[in-house]
Amino acid sequence: EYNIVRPKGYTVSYHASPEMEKHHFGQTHPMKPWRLTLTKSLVTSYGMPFAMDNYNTRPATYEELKSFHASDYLDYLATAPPEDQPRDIDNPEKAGEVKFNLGGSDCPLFHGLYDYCSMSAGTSVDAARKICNGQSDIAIAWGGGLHHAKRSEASGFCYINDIVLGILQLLRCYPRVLYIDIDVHHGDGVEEAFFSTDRVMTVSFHKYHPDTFFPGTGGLDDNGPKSEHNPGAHHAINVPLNDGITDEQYSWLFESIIGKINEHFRPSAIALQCGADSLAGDRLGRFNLQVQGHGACVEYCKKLGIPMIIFGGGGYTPRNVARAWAHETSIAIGCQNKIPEEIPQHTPWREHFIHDTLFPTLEQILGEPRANRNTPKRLQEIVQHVHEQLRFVGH
Ligand code: TV1
Ligand code: CA
Ligand code: ZN
Repeated sequence: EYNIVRPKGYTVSYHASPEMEKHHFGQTHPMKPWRLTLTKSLVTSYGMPFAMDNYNTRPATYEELKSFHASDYLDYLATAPPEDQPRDIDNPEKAGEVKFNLGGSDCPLFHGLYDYCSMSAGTSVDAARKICNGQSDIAIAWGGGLHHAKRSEASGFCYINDIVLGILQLLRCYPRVLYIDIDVHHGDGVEEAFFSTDRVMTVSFHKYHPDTFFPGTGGLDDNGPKSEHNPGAHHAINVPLNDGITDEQYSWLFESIIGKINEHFRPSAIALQCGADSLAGDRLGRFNLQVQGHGACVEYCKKLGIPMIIFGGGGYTPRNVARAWAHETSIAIGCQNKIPEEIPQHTPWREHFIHDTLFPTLEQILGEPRANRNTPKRLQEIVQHVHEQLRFVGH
């Protein structure tokens, strides 16, 4: 009814696993897989599925997970009992044991954990395969983007690093992959996985404070191995930010930095993590970004005309996550100017949106905007530092 048609000359694919969305981390845990259902509901009520190839993806196989993760970690992930089962009372030494960082409050052992993880990874691996074999130009995997997971360790709500699995897949057919991460947290797991290669450049924009904000890494001078003999040197870029950054400042930073990286590194594919916890009003985030500014990053990447996977990630106020990811789906399709701002009347769970627009104002979201602690001078310094790093890259 909104006349949403397939884009001419390119294909967008949407990869999701509806079973994944039914899992629960626990009552008070910030990560709510149900936000993916709310996103799909908005995408569908705008008629966007007509313009995309829609895939219900399969879970990733054990062999696929093993392309990055260690088998002892995967085996424990597959077999560890859910936490609400009674612990072994005959063996008090084992009662509070945490292995591989599994079972703490950030990374609980919940029912169906292994299924949830392999489904999230399946969406990202399938998205990467569609890009590789040329069946898709932009592949969307909102269920992925879990950037903190390590080879043998869960971290920050992430168990399987689906992004690393997706990039490994892309590296089979593309010489260079650019990873961009706009989640409010540092993309430490992806950075670490590709630390020693010059075939992947990682760029993360995030709130940075070494003592008070997770994970505490990703300072301006963290640019990869310090040895010039290591090919990975200068191939990690970090953009550490303070509370309250606005759309205007963020877009300027993003375009100055990604534009320059594109010239020097000349990526053959892009992996873009779109964590929505960088939006204003997020339960864990600290920025003043609006749906428009967050989406402008996706639009800028799309205009580079390079095959791209778009991942989800963080995002802890579900109505804002759904707005941003629905808007970004429309940008991928190229129908962002055809869909009305008003949330369609027939949208399931429409009452969750409170304000009935895709683009609520900062005042609607927050009442009082958060103080902006990013000075123009500091942002200039960051861009300057990144440009200096890039003198060592490419050509
Ligand atoms: C259970 C219940 C867990 C309530 C966790 C916020 C909770 C947090 C909870 C929380 C919370 C974090 C740390 C401290 C490390 C710990 C998907 C020394 C209200 C990609 C992960 C953030 C972000 C982890 C993930 C962080 C992503 N913040 N309430 N936990 N320990 N963990 O600070 O990047 O978005 O907060
Ligand atoms: Ca980030
Ligand atoms: Zn995050």
